[in-house]
Amino acid sequence: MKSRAAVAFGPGQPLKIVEIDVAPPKKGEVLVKITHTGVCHTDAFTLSGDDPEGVFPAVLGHEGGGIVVEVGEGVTSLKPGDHVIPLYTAECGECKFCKSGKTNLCQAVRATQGKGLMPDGTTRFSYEGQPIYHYMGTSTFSEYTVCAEISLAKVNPQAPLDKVCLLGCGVTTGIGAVHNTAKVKAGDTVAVFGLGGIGLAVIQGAVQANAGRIIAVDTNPDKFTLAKEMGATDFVNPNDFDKPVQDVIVDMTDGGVDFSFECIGNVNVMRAALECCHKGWGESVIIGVAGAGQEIRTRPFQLVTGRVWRGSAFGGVKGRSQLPGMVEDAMAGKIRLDPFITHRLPLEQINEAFDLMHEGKSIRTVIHF
Ligand code: NAD
Ligand code: AHE
Ligand code: ZN
Ligand code: ZN
Repeated sequence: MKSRAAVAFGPGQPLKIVEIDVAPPKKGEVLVKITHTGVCHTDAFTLSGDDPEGVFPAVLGHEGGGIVVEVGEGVTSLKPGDHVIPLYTAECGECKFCKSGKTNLCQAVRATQGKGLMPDGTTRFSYEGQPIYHYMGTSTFSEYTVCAEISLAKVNPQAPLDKVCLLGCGVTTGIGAVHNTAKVKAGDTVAVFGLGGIGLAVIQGAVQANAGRIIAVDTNPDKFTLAKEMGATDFVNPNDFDKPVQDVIVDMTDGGVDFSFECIGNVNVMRAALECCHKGWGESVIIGVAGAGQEIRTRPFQLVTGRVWRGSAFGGVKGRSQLPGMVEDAMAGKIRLDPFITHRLPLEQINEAFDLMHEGKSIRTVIHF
């Protein structure tokens, strides 16, 4: 079938809106009509060419919501008409990772997903007879996409897809990192580096956890308004000080924070986020994604003296079993989505969503088809 899609033909190039061909879903696959998708910084990261897994041409996008159109052979858990959120972290329930009870990082389709292919090693997308790659198992920048059954969370059909699509990445990642990865408790002091969609979701999670102080850090002071509205209590612009930001935070907090979160993808900030943690117990969670060749560094003494470095993908959330509940929480007002949606644009203007993000003017732009 034909589908309007924003195709990334090469690194650093604007997306091109074209009509691509989408082949029917094969065994274990599902054809989904995407109604809405957010634009996450990770899409911009891959488009930039910095992603070691980035392949072109590809249909990017991984923060969507849609409706099942057709299911392939053997698909039993979904049927046409079901409302779904595509998952870049699948949940098969059967692999070593799923069964471990220790991680959300299902590996059932991860290898082919990282190559821009469906689990059978081929692609369902093409343009003018040439193959187009998938992205993160989701490719939500296409009106119609094909996902593995295990890469789709079935959600309440009453849920507004133009909002809950943000649970496909940003909001779930931030909130989940607080509860599942860090396990923030009442009264804990938290520092959040980077106040985009991910950082604001971390703030929301910290508020849910009844954290004490929530220190919001960004080099763009325009981001403090929304951070305050979400519940941050302290605001730090590193550019306002002539000493490292970790020293500023250690001084503010009588020795450091209980938890910090890096929500930027900057390896220097990752170091600062670790080093602003309290000696003996402070834990830092890396959420930001850094480009090929980038490495983190600190003095080992930082870890010897009790600070802990962790990482979090999709907030540690198991998509098929836990995301439907988070959608219910959003419908019940326990998770706020509206503050994240600063812009709405049609697919044809998706490049403006990237511009707004790079200019620091948006939190999330929701694209409609
Ligand atoms: P964003 O661009 O909306 O927000 C980033 C924020 O960081 C901006 O407000 C920017 O002003 C701020 N910033 C930039 N440099 C800074 C610095 N040196 N010091 C302080 N603040 C600085 O991005 P986003 O969509 O919120 O994504 C944030 C990061 O999280 C990206 O790297 C993205 O790839 C990653 N991410 C990871 C996961 C995961 O599962 N681990 C999920 C989603 C996004
Ligand atoms: N492809 C990159 C890594 C990108 C990455 O870390 N992705 C995050 C999700 S970002 C969503 O906005 C993630 O879930 N990682 C775990 C995984 O299995 O990809 C690279 O460096 O190769
Ligand atoms: Zn994302
Ligand atoms: Zn699995």
